Amino acid sequence: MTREERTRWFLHDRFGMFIHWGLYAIPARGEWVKSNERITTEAYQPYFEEFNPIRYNPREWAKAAKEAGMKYAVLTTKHHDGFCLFDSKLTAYKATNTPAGRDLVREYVDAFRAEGLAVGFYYSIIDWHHPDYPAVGNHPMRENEEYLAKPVNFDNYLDYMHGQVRELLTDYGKIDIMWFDYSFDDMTGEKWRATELINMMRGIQPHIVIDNRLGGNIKKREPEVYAGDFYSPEQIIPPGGIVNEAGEQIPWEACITLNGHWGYHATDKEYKSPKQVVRALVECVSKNGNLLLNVGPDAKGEIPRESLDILAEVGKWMRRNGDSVYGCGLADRPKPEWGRYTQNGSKLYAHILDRGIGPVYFQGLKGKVRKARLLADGAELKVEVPWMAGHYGDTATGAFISLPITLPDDADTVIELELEV
Ligand code: H79
Repeated sequence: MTREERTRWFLHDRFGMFIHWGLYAIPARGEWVKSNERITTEAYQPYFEEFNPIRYNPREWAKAAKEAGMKYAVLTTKHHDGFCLFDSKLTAYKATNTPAGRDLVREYVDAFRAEGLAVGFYYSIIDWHHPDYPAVGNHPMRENEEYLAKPVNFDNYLDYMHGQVRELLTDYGKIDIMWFDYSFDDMTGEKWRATELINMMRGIQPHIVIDNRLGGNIKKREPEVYAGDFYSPEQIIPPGGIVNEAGEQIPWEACITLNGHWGYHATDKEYKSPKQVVRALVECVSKNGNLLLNVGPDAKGEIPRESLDILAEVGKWMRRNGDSVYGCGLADRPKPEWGRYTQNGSKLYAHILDRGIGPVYFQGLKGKVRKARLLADGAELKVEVPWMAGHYGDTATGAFISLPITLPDDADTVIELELEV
């Protein structure tokens, strides 16, 4: 199977839910707390003993994702702290042995599948719990002399890591995405026995879409087998989209948090607005990318109210304007000054974000629009050449559409232009 075949559904669907959930929801200071505060494994242990998410109901998560217009999800099966939400046979450090007492990944898979969403696994190749993972990079014990003096057998860790990936791809049916996190410095590529890992994975699930964080260079003309299927910009939407060295568009997915953290944070209330989220999604699609939007459920298993409210608002926009997102990508014309274009074949979507006053000007579209509609309600819009047009733009080739002075949707008013083919 080629990358193009594997990623077809992924690029069509455009919008997914990232879920960061684990023991770190209890201290509630973000998923990096063990590293940031240099917490020893012993001092982190109470969270393991306490973990009892009595309101964990992934069906509700899946409904919230679906209502928001998301088509897939990616859950942290294991984050950097090494704690496994799944019932791995290779460790005791798993949800099964906490008061939760069961495999939480299985319930996630079943719930999201039941709602018709594609299912992905995040898996941290970094591990701050395993005794054979060295205290390199941002490991919590990086300044602990005693810990650093202990020898490690990194191949043991790699056997463990590969074994867990095999479990995840064997025990839960069809898995749509594997989201590894992350290579750094010389901990990259074959250091993870990456080719062997990828070959094993493709043997079990040939269709699986894999991110690019095992290392390698996905932008090369002929990338390494482990360079992955898509580029994964974090907390940024790449200004010019992503192309490879041959200048070809390559698949990418921006992952973005709703507040300033991935894991649950009790006091971080700096949430993006629904309008900002809608515009971020549209920006991604206009540049040929996906958006993986994060939620960080709390220790009881609930997605924060603020996040649910944002998702619900985004969902209202998506219900009316989803046609300008799903199956859409980079348009075959430059970015207009009033907003952005997305395109799906002969359907060109004009996202009016900042038009000022007067009619909206469409450069180069004179005589090329068969039909124009407001996407939200299907109302016909007239394409015209108004009397003052000569003072603006290029009237020989430009077209104009008038809109009410107050745009119907402040987040993003979408005009669907059916182009002459
Ligand atoms: O899982 C999420 C993050 O935990 C993980 N990737 C996403 C998907 C990630 N790991 N590292 N990074 C992202 C980038 C590193 C950020 C750091 Fe920091 C800046 C590490 C140390 C300084 C952020 C701020 C984390 C701790 C302090």
